[in-house]
Amino acid sequence: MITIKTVRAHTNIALIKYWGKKDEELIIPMNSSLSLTLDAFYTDTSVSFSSTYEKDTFYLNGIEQDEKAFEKLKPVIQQIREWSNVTSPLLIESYNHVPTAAGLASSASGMAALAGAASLAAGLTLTQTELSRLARLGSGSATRSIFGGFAEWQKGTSDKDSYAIPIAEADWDIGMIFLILNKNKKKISSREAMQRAVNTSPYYSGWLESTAEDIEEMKLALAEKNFTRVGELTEASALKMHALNFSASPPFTYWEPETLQAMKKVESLREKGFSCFYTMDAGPNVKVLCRLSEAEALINELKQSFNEYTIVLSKPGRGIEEISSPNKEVT
Ligand code: 2P0
Repeated sequence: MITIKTVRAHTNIALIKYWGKKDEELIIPMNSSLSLTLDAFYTDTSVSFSSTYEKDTFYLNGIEQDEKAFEKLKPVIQQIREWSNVTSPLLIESYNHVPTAAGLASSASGMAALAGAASLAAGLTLTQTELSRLARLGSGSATRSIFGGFAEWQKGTSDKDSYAIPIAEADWDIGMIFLILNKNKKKISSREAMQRAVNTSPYYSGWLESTAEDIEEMKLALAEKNFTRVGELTEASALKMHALNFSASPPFTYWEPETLQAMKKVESLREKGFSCFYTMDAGPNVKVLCRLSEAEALINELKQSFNEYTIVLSKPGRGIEEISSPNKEVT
């Protein structure tokens, strides 16, 4: 009998961005970051271990993945094998629930779901802190997807103290609209890009100093549920992160002309009285922090300018959770 464990993890978007590693192998960041977990996009991952399997196998959306794709998961799997002493081969089946051609990174929800499902399948009962550390070995942003609402990845100094903690529930009038451009695969991975910024941007020390302050201010704004302040800090952090890329050597940007158009549109809607602020990650898509109560009217306004975009509204999401496996047990 083979036991299958299935875990769902939602994606998160950083309001205060993570951009740069101090330790590239253990994924210890240069700065702390703070995010909102979202319910619209998630990964369901099922894991089982069995001596009857010939080798470790990884399916993504029903398609068997090659060795290169498995490589990124290995640090998480190795840590689980070390902690559990389970040595038999494993089967990973992951499904990403994101709109077709969304161009959204799925490593945050993917690695968080893997950490949850594989540890359960290996018989481990980990704390949320341990799960966050484990997910970090696969991808930095995954530390934060262990938790629902607002979470802070505290940078720490080593493997043991670099993990996310829950900061606040997002049970108020706040959400995010995704403006998705159907563009080609990004030219430069975030992994490579952030290290180029660390190594070459003359503004990097300023980034570290100001981000430490932004994190503290953001926590105050969240405690007060001060939407405008949360939005201002969110926009500022995104602009500072992208300024690192503009100022790196060689310089680069993830923005496309439409990215800037969307940013300007959000600014003009704000002048019209909407509560809305933008943020961008390692790609051209624009995400708009908004009031859920205004979302419908805001989407109508955005559609007038961006008919060619896929527009998706997301409410805040929950932390990782075990769900029933498609086939609970196989013989
Ligand atoms: C973030 N991003 O805080 C930042 C802002 C994108 C822009 O974390 O190298 O997939 O696996 O730790 O987490 C995307 O990078 O990078 C990211 P690794 P990850 O969300």
